[in-house]
Amino acid sequence: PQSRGMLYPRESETREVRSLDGIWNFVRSDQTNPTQGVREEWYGKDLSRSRPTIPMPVPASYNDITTDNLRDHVGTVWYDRKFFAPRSWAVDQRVWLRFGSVHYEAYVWVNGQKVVKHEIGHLPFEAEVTHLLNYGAENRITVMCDNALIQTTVPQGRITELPNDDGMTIVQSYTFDFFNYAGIHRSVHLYTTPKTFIEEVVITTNLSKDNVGGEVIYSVKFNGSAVNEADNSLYVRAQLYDREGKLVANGTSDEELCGSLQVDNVNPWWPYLMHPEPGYLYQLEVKLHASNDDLLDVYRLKVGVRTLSWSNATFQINGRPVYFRGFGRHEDADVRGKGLDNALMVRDFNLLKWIGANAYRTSHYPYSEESMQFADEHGIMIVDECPSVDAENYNQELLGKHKSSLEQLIHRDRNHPSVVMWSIANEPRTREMNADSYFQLVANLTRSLDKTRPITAAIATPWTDDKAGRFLDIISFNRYNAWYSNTGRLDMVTKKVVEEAVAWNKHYNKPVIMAEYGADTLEGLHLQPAYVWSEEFQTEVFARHFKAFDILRKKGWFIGEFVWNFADFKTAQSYTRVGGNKKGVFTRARQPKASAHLLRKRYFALAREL
Ligand code: BDP
Repeated sequence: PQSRGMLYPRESETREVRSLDGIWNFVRSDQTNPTQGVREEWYGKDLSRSRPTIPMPVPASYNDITTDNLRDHVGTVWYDRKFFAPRSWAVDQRVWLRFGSVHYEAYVWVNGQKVVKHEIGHLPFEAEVTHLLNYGAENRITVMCDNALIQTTVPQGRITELPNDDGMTIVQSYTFDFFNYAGIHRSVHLYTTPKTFIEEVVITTNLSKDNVGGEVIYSVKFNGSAVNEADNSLYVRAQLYDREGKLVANGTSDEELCGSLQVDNVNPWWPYLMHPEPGYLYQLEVKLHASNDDLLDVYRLKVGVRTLSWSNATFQINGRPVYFRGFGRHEDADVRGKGLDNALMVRDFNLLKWIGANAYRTSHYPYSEESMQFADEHGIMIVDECPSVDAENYNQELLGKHKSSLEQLIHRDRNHPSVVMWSIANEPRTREMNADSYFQLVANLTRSLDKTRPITAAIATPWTDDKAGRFLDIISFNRYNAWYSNTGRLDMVTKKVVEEAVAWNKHYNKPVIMAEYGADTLEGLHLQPAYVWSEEFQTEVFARHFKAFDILRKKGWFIGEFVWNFADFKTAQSYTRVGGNKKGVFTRARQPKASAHLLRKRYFALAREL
């Protein structure tokens, strides 16, 4: 796994960033001949020389772009494009190629040379390409992407060969409830660094008891040799600026490149509606110097100063108890699938704020780095979930990849103040054999990588059968009363929710969150008295849950409610899904259903009260 590097690409006086987003050439391989492209070395020349290509936008999922059935393609597809590397880049620096995410597996070549391979979607990867580029000339980048999910991928799926009207065909199946969109989902960047450069910055923060004194602790790693051989004493100058650009603290690192900055009268990072100025961020400027004081590299990042603490009954931010008013979500939209889309991202945050939410879970995989930065800015708390969903048939290979996904996720997201919890899985089959040792190992690894945040997992196994909860700090449970159980029975919600939450708490003696509840709802369908799929029904299901939550909140250890889902989203085809999962409070086009207005009243009332 990529355990080093991976800072988000940012320009500075020592770094240049170039986007490779745009229209690429695209070829889908023959499903029955998935290795053809590699055997015929399609990466060795322009794709358009080996086959007809079609234009494909990057970033985007490829599935919904064409009018043929590319949607259900299984196996490999190929992308390529050309780009110039400026002459100026040839001198005295390094060039990196970085992908925000490719789902599920990616193989990358530059000018026909193999550069990097990465498995597991939704996570960034990069490689140095300094020696592969033609400077002052054209270059070619080729990507092969494979969407196949099997029993040892994260998430798991199955590939079967089945007879169809034309002979045999390959079928991808999976149990999780969202469409397996694939392709180059996030931006592709080329960026430069000096030869000796800042490779890692790790930030932790502290607050004094009265929240007046702040501390920013940094630890920097560099890569590359020092400027002259005898010079092994590089140092870092760290400067912290407030929102107005005023310098509030600065210092010089020790020889390990670590240090801490004290901030008087600090503006702590607070969640939305918990403070008049939520999401307060400082800018940390990290300057790597040679011992002769030459400036080697500069990297800037936003820092929020906050503390987290938790016990068997509460979760606190900056010493104040937090109650989560949130959502499960998806990165999902018409046409672009899971492709990064700034318009959609900003619209979604506007809706989150309109409705009074203070949190969401990145169900069921890591979301874009851009959205994590946005959450920092707006004070939206993130329960950061790795891509393990519906895990079953536990085995060593799966465990290795599951751990790697968490390692990569934590590596990517540990500096975000918005990230307040790690979710190590969604609805794993935790009654299965080996679930206990498996989740003990996953939880232990997570804790060893980050001790500053609690661990949860969204569990749907009944508490009586669950074998994973004891390794968590916070219990999250998913339950669909009046939907999957006792369908239509609005009179069987409140008591059941209260009873189950109480049982989880009694069983594990830990804080409890309801991480999913909801009902599919077709916007515009009105049926009175409430009937499943109608707007009346969704609204009533919510109201019955709110009653339960109000009873539970008085108990102290019940710390949050997350609606399933923020917006309607695409799924695999099934007779329970009408164009996808319709449990959204917003439509897929991001317009409110009736339930949104009810939820908004509740979330703002909760925010005023707490
Ligand atoms: C839960 C899953 C979620 C589904 C939801 C549903 O965690 O991914 O979309 O059910 O069925 O079990 O709507």
